[in-house]
Amino acid sequence: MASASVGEEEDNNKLTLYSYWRSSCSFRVRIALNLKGLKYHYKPVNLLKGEQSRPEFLQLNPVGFVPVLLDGHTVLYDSFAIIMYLEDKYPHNPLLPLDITKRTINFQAATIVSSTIQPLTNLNLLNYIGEKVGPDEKLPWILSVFRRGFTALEKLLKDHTGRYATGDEVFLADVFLAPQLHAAFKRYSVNKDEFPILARLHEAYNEIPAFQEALPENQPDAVHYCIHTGVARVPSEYELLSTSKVLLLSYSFAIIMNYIGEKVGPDEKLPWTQSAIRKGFTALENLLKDHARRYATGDEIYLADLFLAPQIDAAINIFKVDMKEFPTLSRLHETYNEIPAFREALPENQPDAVH
Ligand SMILES: N[C@@H](CCC(=O)N[C@@H](CS)C(=O)NCC(=O)O)C(=O)O
Repeated sequence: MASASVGEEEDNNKLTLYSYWRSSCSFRVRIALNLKGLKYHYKPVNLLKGEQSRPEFLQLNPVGFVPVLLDGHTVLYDSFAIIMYLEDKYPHNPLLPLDITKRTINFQAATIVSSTIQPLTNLNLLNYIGEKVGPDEKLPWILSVFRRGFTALEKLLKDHTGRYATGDEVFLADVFLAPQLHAAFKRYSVNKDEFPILARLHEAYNEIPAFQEALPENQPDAVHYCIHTGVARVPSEYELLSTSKVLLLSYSFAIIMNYIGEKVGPDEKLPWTQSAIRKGFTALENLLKDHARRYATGDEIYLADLFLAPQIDAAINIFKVDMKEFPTLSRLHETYNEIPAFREALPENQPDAVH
């Protein structure tokens, strides 16, 4: 379904995906596009060369992450948001079941992958661990993250699976699971015997063309490693493509902070967290600047507000982030504090609060 856009006329009606072949978040979006039969241009962003941090890419996604999807002039980032957009705009081949329980299981599985597993194995965190703790510590960390997430997924899915995660049809959970299982079983050789349901799903996904076409090794920027020498073999079209221009809110902070405190030092926890929050808030300021009114996306309270309020509150009251650079978020924080539903939900107003 992907086509390289190099040398082709730009067509504003077509979708363009900024992707990195090995990125599991990009892989999710590739699967969703394929399942919906949507054609797209493929624009590689080489994460190992740091292309995600170049100014031209940060213009598209200030967080500095792939994937980014362009639909005409609409720029979208974050795989979950992109997939929900595709679901709303192109409702054929639905990714969500009508049954409310099945729907929830799909959201839960997708969230376990997208907030409990993937962010904890992201390149920038692995680089940090490699540098501050030691290069040999990266793999044990990744395997411990997979074990925690996969154990939860096995429990969640055990009464719901059919051929796929929540029955005999492919849904959102499968779109999120397939890339994570591929990384675990193919790249990191996680023991399949420990996770029988996930191992079976992994086999089932490998038989679906929409998933096969989205596989990392089938992307134009894939680098194929020679088994004997470990040296990368770069396909010629990759060289061509690489010369072309090419909600952070659910990070599992506590797990990472405990690890950093133990392995790097207790004094390193706060600076790491503040810098992660600042990176996310910079992106949020940018995202909301044309949309915020009284609340994040207008004069009514929506999902974004429910996710923003606790994060801004924690940034200010727990992590002591200097909010001068974030005027929109600071203003929203004041607004949220005036709403009884938000005030009553504040940490300090809970029965188990420690004063
Ligand atoms: N929540 C985001 C996460 C995106 C993300 O973490 N992307 C990774 C690749 S899977 C990335 O671009 N990492 C670059 C880096 O760590 O510098 C999403 O689902 O799109």
